[in-house]
Amino acid sequence: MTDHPLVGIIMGSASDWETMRHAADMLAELGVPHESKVISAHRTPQRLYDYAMQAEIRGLKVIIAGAGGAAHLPGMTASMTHLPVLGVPVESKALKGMDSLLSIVQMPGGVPVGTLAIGKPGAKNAGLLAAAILATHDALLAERLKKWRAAQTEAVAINPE
Ligand code: RP5
Repeated sequence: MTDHPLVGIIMGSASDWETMRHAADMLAELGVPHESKVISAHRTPQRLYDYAMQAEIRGLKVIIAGAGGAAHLPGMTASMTHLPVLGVPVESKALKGMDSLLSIVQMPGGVPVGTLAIGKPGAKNAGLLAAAILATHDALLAERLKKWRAAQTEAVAINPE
């Protein structure tokens, strides 16, 4: 799904895809056009600058940024665009994602990043949250989102076995 993406999913390394694919899967399930790119704040700073500065003019409405360790990607992206940036702390080997979480969540006042949970749940919820943001101006998407939530509720059995 790459035609006129509304959500840009970016990640610091291809190794983050195993986590970030859950954001992409969620958006695909809800029919939200999106794109996924590897952009590193440290290894490809020019790519980050170009992406963040062009995001609005390209028609993106929300950016989901995932990174691990010294996870500066979401914050640096947010510093260069007024679009909502959702940050996903990728689970790191050394510190289990606590480093990623703290790097992403502790933004200075004035440059917000909406920080999600560490790992897969955070990526999945970033997809849902991006869809919820878009759904405030898209009645059909709002209906799909409500149906998805209702189906989730329906799937929870009352008996544990
Ligand atoms: C971060 O370093 C990336 O977001 C990734 O989570 C982590 C490790 O990257 P690789 O060494 O696997 O490329 O920048």
